[in-house]
Amino acid sequence: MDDLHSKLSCKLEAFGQQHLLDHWSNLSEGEKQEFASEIESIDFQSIRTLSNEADQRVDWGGLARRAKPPQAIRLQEQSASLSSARQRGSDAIRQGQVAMILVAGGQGTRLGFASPKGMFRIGPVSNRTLFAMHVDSLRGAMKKFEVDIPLLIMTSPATDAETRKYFANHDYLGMDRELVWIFQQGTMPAIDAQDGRVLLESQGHIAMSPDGHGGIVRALKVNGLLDECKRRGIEQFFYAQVDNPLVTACDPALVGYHLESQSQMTTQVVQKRFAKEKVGNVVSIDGRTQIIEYSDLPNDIAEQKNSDGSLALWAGNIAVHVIDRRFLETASQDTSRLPFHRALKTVPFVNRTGETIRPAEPNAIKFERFVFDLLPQAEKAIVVEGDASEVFAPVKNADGALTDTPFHARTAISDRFKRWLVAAGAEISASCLVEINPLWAWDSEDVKSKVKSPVNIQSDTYFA
Ligand code: UD2
Repeated sequence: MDDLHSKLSCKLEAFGQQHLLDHWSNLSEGEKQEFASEIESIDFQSIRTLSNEADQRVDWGGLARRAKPPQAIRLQEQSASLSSARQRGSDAIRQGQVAMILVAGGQGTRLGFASPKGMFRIGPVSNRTLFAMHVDSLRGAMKKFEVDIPLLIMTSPATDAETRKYFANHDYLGMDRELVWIFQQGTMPAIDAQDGRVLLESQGHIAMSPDGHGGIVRALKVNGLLDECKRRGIEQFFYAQVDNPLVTACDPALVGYHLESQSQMTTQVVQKRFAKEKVGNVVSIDGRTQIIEYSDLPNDIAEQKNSDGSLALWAGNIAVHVIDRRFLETASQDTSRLPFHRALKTVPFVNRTGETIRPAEPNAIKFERFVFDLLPQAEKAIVVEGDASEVFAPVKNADGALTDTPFHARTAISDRFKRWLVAAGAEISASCLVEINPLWAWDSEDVKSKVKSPVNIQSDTYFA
């Protein structure tokens, strides 16, 4: 066998991963070079550590028993503070201190949509894509606050090429292309759940998957974006997921509460609809804000009620955060402080005879970092409640599922705009859908200033 094979074999044998070279002789010279650099890029020591950590899994039950509801700025107490928070946030945005992060690296498998989820059409009347809904909201903020706001879009190898092509083919959705920074997150190999062996996606490629939205910390650093943002005077990031079309880009009130509290990471939450809702549970444990994912929260703890019948652990994580750049800078110095979570998944692989196996049952472990694991590292992390009907309508599942489908999201989008229009004096037929482009009116106050005379809406209408 050639020198390269011997060098790789020696390295892999030390970690019990020499099976990766089973099909070496079938590879062309170019494929061998490509495969060799892939193998060199993997830290097999950390994979071995992660694989052995199975028995040191977090004692979520123990953590959950110590969990208390978070200290939060609840909706009912915001009336007195909202205007000052909104003013403080507006000032920071106007001064160019805030940039927007959109995480869009996930593979929308549950939705059954083959392209990147941001390209999914969701506008109830406009049929705009999720990307367009977010960009229009950001452009609305740029217009309102008369400032350029950079949009940082994190992709993964699964979504990067199509996302770049989509933006290039759609003139960056009206954004100045210098303000749209698309960058890739890192990847991690998938391993066999039984024996910890790294899986082959093909005879000359390792089965890699995105390293979780927590990969944002390392990705911002290695792509030089923390330095670029520092140079531009960006101090806060407004972070959101591409799958939530109700996000108000750079929500000034949330930014304001973050600044007034001198918080390093601020999380917007909603009252959970039911105990096991598929959202993270924002809790306080030993005085630190933390998130226990729905899948890790024991049922009896999730079902705990207050005397008035409401859920004790009420705060659902909607993955909308305001994060200090300096805090991310510190976190990026040692990304190992952000733990990897293990997810049992079904991953096709090539076996020792070169055959591709498509398991019917979960067979592999994927490793993902979660951005919300930054919370307990923050000296100060505040929690602000939002009204779910105004801020949260995630597109997760294909139509027909009970929750979080495109139908649910389109209805929530239209219902929100109907409330804004009715508050401005409009009459709207219950059967029709309405939609407002943020460049026409950015929030409910703008709608009031737009709707002068009584308006009677009898058919689907898109205000743009
Ligand atoms: C996430 C949260 C959950 C709740 C919910 C709200 C986790 C583990 N759970 O649930 O607590 O906030 O969202 O909708 O986050 N992404 C990447 N790179 C990755 C993985 C994900 O960019 O490697 C993006 C993905 O494009 C999506 C978002 O992160 O925009 C959420 O990913 P998900 O759909 O896997 O998270 P989900 O729905 O399990």
